[in-house]
Parts: sequence; C-alpha cells; structure tokens
Amino acid sequence: MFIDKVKIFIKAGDGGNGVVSFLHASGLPNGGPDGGNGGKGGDVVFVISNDVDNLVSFHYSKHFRAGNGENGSKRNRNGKDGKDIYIYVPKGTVIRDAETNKVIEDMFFENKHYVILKGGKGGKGNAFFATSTRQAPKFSQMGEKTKEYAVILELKTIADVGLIGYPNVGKSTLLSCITDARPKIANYHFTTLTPNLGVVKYYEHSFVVADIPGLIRGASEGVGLGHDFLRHIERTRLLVHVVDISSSEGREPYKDFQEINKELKSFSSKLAKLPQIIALNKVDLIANRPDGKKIIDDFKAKVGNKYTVVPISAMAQANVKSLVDEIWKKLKDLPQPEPIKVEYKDFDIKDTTSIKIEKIDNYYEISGGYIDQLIRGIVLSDYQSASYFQKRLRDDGIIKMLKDKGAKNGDTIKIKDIEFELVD
Ligand SMILES: Nc1nc2c(ncn2[C@@H]2O[C@H](COP(=O)(O)OP(=O)(O)OP(=O)(O)O)[C@@H](O)[C@H]2O)c(=O)[nH]1
Ligand SMILES: [Mg+2]
Repeated sequence: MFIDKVKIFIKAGDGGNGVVSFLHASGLPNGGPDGGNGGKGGDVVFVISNDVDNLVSFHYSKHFRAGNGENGSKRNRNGKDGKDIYIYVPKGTVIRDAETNKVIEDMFFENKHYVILKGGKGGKGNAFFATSTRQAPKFSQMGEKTKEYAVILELKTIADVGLIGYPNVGKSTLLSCITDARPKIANYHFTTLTPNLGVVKYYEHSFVVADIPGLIRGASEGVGLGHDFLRHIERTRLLVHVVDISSSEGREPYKDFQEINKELKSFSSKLAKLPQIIALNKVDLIANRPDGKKIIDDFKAKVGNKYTVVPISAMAQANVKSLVDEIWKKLKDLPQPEPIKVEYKDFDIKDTTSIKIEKIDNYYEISGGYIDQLIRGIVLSDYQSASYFQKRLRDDGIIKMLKDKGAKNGDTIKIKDIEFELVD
C-alpha cells in the first residue's frame, strides 16, 4: 500500500508536578522544605528516514505521545524528564496543522531533528519557593500540561527530475535503465500506480529521478488515475517528457505532447512552467521504416527550438547516454530546491501573556494564557498560596484592569473554576 496523505495526533509530554515536603530527620523537628521539582515532558521530534518512502505506517498507528515528566519527590529529588518521541517520515513530508491547514514544517533536511512540540515544563517543588521571609512554603507548582494536536502529513516527494507522459510510453523502462531502481514494467496502461524514485550517477554527481503513473487526457477531471500524484513531481526542477514516437498505440506523438502539457497546466501553472526535455522513445520500432527519420524531424519541427529533443530507445538502451547528458546540462544551472515556507512559526509556542476580561451576567471572567500559567502554581486552599495569587493579580495590574472594566469591590470574579470577591 502507498499512502501519501494522512492525519495523525501528536502530544508532547506533560511536565511533572513539584511537590510539597518537609525534611523530617531525627533531631530536626522543624526541617526545611525539601519538595523536589517535576521533570520536563518529552518533545515530539520528526526526523527524515531513508528507509521509508511513503506514509503507510501511519495508516496503522496514528497516536504519538511523548513521555510525561515524573513528579518531584521529597529530599529535593527532581522527577525524571519524560522521553522524547521520534516520528520517522520520508523526505519531503509536509506537516500541516489540521485545523488551519497552515504549514508547520517541511521535512527537507536529512539528519536534522525537527522539534514540532516541546514538552511541558516541570513544576517547582516547595523547596524552590523558600525565601528568608517565607521559610516554610506549603505550596508547589503543577507541571505544565500539554495539548494534543491533529496534524496532516502530506508527502511531496523531492526529486530533481520528473518523468511525465502517457501510460505505456516507457517511463519506467527509462527509469530502470538510467538508475538502479527496478520499477514494474509491462505492456499495459497504468502499470505504475505509485511514484518510483531512482538515483542517476553522473560522473562525480548524482540526481534523483521520479517516475509517476501515466497521465491521459482528462486526468484533471479524474480520468485514468487522475492527477493527484502530480504533487510528487511538483518539487522537481526539470521534467523529461516521454513520448512514444512510434505511435505503437495509434496516437499522434505531437498531440500526446500537447495533451499532457494541457493536463499539467490544469494541475499547476508552476509545474507547467518547469523546463522540459523531450525524450522520443521507442525509436527502435520506426528505425527500419523508410519514413522513420522524417517522423522524428517532423516532431522536432513542430516543437521548434524551444525544447531539446532526444530520440531514444529505453528498451534497447540506445542513445540514453545522450539524454542523461542533456538532463545534466540543464540541471546543473537550475536553482536548487528549497523547503516550503513555514506559515506557523509560533505553532505550540505557549501563550503566557494574553489576558481577557469579560463581563458575563453579574460576574467578571478572566481567561487567557497568563492566567493558565499563573494558576499552575496556586493551591487556593492554602493560605500562603492564595495570598501569593492575590499579590500577583495586583502586581501584574489585573485588579486595575478589572476596575477599568467597571468591576467594584464585592463583585464576583471567576477564573476557571475559582470564584472570589473583589476586595481592594
Ligand atoms: N519497442 C520498445 N518498447 C519499449 C521501449 N520502452 C519501453 N517499451 C515497452 O513499452 C511497454 C511499457 O513500458 P513501461 O516502462 O511500463 O511504460 P510506462 O510509461 O512506465 O507505463 P505506465 O506505468 O503504465 O504509465 C513495455 O512493454 C516496455 O517493454 C522502447 O524503447 N522500445
Ligand atoms: Mg510505469
């Protein structure tokens, strides 16, 4: 099975909680606070793997969660950090946010670790909050809890050259004779159902060629295999347009060439603008005909000098070397491909500053990232913790913001599931 688009769910690990603990050692009746910090949650990391060429493994497992950080414990012992989770994808996998469809990352560089989600921070234990005036803090901080995200993985193969043409014209045969790829070759339409990649070794250079299923007239409307797989050559730099010059199936070669170009254009103007080299294949079938040379010359005359035209026989491996020479001649001057622009630079950057105050019926509700962050450290049942909370609301200007919105002493304020009266 070949899968090139899939939705998966990813979640970084939660941060472990800090704990409240006091040293109880014999001879030390009032030992100091010794609650350790929680560990950091694991990250979600994507890496390119050359062992996978499509996204089929994600068809079976769709949930990926990094390990949670452990809670702290007494005697200042910090919790262990959660384990990172590694997700292996083929080169050219584009990761999008399922909700907004924005590009989060393009898996472009091998050996790079792409940290897509960062694990939650561990909470501080009560030992951390000890100061000279607060020697026995009875509160600790919760670990940062992380959210699960749905993301779309879409494979957009990265290759240098794309082979295009009608079915059965010999694209896969050509791939097999210029690279060490061994695609299926057979004398019927749509032998190739999914893209094949091969590497051409050219002196001290090398480049990647992608062979895709054949296109036919109406592909853009879904005829044949449709044109969805064209996305696998969208990121090539050069197209080799393979044409059956022998008309072995009764079609007119120049018309084939025009039809395919039309289909390309209706898929993407960018693809249609890529430079093309024309490989006139199956010349062996016309070589002995008296009009053999004329057929080739007529085709060349029709396309004019805008295109390089190379007659070949992929099956007999005739003149294939000249074709590869022409490919390299063009390719070497074409700009290198670049990763797709990331549209979501702040994906999963935790919001710790936003504040929203709303008047609802007879109370005021405060929400936003600032509050989420603050609340992590609060145990309202604890007197010290509650007064710390109030102090932060005052110091950070939240009380003033409430008043600016019209709140008065005695009014009810709601923060998450906490309710209290405004007291100035
Ligand atoms: N006579 C001759 N036959 C060829 C040549 N190249 C390919 N063929 C034959 O044409 C048929 C189709 O070849 P493929 O390479 O499978 O064609 P394709 O373009 O990949 O076809 P699809 O995958 O179906 O789009 C096979 O029977 C090949 O042996 C050639 O140069 N001369
Ligand atoms: Mg094929």
